[in-house]
Amino acid sequence: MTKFDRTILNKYFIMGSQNCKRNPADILLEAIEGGISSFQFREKGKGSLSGEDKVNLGKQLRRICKKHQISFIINDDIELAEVLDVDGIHVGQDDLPIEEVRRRFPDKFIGLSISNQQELENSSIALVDYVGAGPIFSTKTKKNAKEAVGIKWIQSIREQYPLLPIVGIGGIDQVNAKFVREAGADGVAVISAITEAANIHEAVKAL
Ligand code: 3NM
Repeated sequence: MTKFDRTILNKYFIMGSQNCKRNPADILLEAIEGGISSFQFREKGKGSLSGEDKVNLGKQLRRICKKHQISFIINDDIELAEVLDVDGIHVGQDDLPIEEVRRRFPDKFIGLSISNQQELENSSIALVDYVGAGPIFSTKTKKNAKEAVGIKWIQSIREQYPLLPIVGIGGIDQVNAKFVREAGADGVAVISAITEAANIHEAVKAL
């Protein structure tokens, strides 16, 4: 496993075209200018692109991140991970098992979503570079999201794994982000707090 720089979790922006009311490339650029520390391409759910359209958008967003030296993480799509030569891959509990992802990508960083103690105990945490803990607060963005778990879930993971890089996700905004960090997270992962902001520069700065 390559050395993982946990500071990239600080302001972790997630987006797919389905989250955007205007050009995704413009939104990503503004978010980078505002100071995000990493980007996850998550083209998933109602209204998302597939096939060639997804690949083309992925290439465009990948180019922007490379130019600005922002880590590019792909959600779930192993084939596209290869095509786009991503920095990292994020998988959920229902995606490809982490053992298989690590086997295929020994040198990329890997993130795993963990929502409860059972998932934590059943996952090979030693194989991942960071975990996404959530949903911390209730979210309108992910339709099939689980029940909100609160910041106590971050405290619990932190107690069990003092050194594990953790990013909180789900319903995080400019007001509650500080509670997520105070609970022990290395950073916050957000969609709507950025994509739906009237001023993206200010929204990122305030996170
Ligand atoms: N995953 P917003 S919650 C993509 O709990 C995603 O694993 C979640 O969107 C999880 O910042 C979520 O707009 C949606 O609430 C996050």
